[in-house]
Amino acid sequence: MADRFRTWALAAACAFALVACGGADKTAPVAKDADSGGSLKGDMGPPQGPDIKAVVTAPPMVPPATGRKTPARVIVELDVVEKEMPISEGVTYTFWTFGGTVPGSFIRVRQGDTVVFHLRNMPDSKMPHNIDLHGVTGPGGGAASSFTAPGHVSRFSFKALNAGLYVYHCATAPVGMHVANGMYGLILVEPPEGMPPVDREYYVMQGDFYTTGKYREKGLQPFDMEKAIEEHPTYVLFNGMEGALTGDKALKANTNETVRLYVGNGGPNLVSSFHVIGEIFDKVWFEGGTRYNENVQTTLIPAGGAAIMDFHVEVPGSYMLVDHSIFRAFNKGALAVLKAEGAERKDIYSGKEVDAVYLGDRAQPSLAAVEKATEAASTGALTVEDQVKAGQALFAGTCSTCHQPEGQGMEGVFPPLAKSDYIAADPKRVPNAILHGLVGKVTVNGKDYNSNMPPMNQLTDDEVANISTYVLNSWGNPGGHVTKEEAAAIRAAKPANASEGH
Ligand code: HEC
Ligand SMILES: [Cu+2]
Repeated sequence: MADRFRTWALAAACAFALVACGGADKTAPVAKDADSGGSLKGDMGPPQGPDIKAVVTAPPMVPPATGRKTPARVIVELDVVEKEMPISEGVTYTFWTFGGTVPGSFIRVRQGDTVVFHLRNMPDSKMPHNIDLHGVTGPGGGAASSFTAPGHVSRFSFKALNAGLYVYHCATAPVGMHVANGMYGLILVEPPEGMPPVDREYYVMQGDFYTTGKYREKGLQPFDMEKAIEEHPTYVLFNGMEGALTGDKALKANTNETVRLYVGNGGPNLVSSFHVIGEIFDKVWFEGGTRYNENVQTTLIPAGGAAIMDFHVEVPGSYMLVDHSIFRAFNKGALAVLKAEGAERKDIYSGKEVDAVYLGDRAQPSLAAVEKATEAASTGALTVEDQVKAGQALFAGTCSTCHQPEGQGMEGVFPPLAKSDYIAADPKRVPNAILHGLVGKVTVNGKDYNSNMPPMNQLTDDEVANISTYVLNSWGNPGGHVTKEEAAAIRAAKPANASEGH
């Protein structure tokens, strides 16, 4: 009896609340009966009209909307290409790709379409490959039907029954290795009514990479299976290369535009806490599905998952796309830039343009000087001038945060590197300070400093040599140069006044 009364009272309260809501604001969102119907409603009958060849695009571009109101037969042709490409400045990696890029070509179809997939494995490939599309209904997602030896083509078809943004990836054993080498991309299955139109659409995909060498260690870097199993990536990247979307290659937009990002996470291991510094997502179709959330700061993208996000751009400037597991952004490469142009809106934001504090050495349009120095070093033609230029590019953000862009230091806090009598007395003090840090009292140009410089031993021997050489040849310092071998020797020998860090 008491129970029944409680149920009745609850129902009455709910009904009352609903009426009150509806009466107060006609535009308030109503609980939609918006069940999309899933795959049950995805079969829209046989394909109509002539076959359509899918437009596929290399990242960061997205194919145009299908614009169709009826299902079609869509032919997708994708080539598997194994090739060496840069993964960072002066660092290369042998990627395995869908369509020659990491991530692979973006595919766009409409719910109800019949997709006829042609997967070609190039003759110069060393490995067999296949494809598992998360948008496929059927065992293996296409993998079992698409095993393709080098020089062969395989063909299979599927009906895209569910709308959404889906990851595709290679699923040939060892699967983790194929994914780690860059074998993933996105396929968008538009809902029947299409996606709401926006001004710009971009394609960004995160991945973690495992090389035997350290972060930014130069040259061709082999895959490191042990690091991959331990889930200790050397690089975490957007679009397969550190700097793929910075400098000249930054994503572009104008103020007063709405930007849509289709963001995937290939993994193989890490989950992404995807965030745009200085923006709030107006909408996020979380997990790439049908519902959207609004007003989101950071969205979680699982390995093998995706999300769609829209934001309207009001204020011009640089917006950084990061994995907010923030060491990945600043020490493993997970950083891209969207550059928005347009008139200032001081009424919305009075602040200044994001500067070197955030961008670090990526504030430079490119680290081309670093690459040139690496090349010269490999042919034995490295000059002091090459080293100075490379060192200059690296000094920005690495050292300039504290010692200031012109090495002038900051009174009472950071000693000057410019015309430093401390450096002049022993030039080796520069690489020593970089590799081991510095604690205790130092006197520079007659002024005492008693502070703590943390060691920057994440830098490679090349980088230490080049930064040191730049400092020695700048701002009235005595000149000279530091070689990679000297840097390595100094790394191995720890002085008494080394810093333990903070
Ligand atoms: C986090 C701030 C910080 C960063 C970044 C930093 N330093 Fe320092 N550096 C200091 C401090 C503080 C001292 C003084 C330490 C002391 O009092 O013992 C110092 C001292 C030095 C000295 C010796 C004193 C002098 O002025 O001649 C050198 C050389 C030096 N740093 C070079 C570098 C170089 C090169 C880099 C970039 C790779 C760098 N530092 C990055 C804080 C920093
Ligand atoms: Cu593969």
